[in-house]
Amino acid sequence: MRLYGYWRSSTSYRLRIALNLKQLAFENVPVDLLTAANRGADFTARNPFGSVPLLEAGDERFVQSMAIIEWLEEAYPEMPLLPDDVRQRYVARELAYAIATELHAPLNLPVLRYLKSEFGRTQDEIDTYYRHILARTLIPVERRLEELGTGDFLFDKPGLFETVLIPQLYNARRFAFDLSGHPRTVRIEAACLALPAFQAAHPDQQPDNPETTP
Ligand SMILES: N[C@@H](CCC(=O)N[C@@H](CS)C(=O)NCC(=O)O)C(=O)O
Repeated sequence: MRLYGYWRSSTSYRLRIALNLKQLAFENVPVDLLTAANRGADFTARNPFGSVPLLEAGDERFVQSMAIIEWLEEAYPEMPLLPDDVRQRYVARELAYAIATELHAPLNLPVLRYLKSEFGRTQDEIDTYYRHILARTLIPVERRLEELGTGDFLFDKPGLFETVLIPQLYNARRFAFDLSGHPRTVRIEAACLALPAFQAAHPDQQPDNPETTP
């Protein structure tokens, strides 16, 4: 498989985690979002949405990270990301999709750029907006984790929820979001970051990261 992604893209990070947890080997193909390589004709011919990640498996192409993860789960049922129990599967999806749709989507790079270029917002205002959107979803997620009485993971091992959560916490820390009121979320983050599947997927480990690559 070939994964077209960008080191700091949270949806690429999400998919790297999913592939690692499922022990599926892949080749990384960096797409530079800063130079808008994702909007060039070469890339949009492969993915009309112009976004990463894009996964190629044999002759087939897959786009939209949540749909890709759901496809992987069905095509490669070994090492499942969803629990067996139907109620637990629902909970994992409830929390994962809350983060993917209500938290990640309004914080995508083109949205932030648009706030600056079209509305003249300052970086401070954009950072405030970013933290506001994070709080809107991370606070109820923490409350749900409390209700569920979670420990190191949502259920017995990391799966769909952790796959989607961890990249957004990486962003939350970049934007100085205060996680002190989120002990259950932070416990899950620490347990995940101790695992090789998450470590190998981390932005710092990616070959196109200019901050860590000589
Ligand atoms: N719904 C899409 C969102 C993908 C997405 O937002 N990708 C971002 C990086 S995290 C991207 O490519 N941004 C650049 C752009 O859209 O121009 C998915 O889950 O795959």
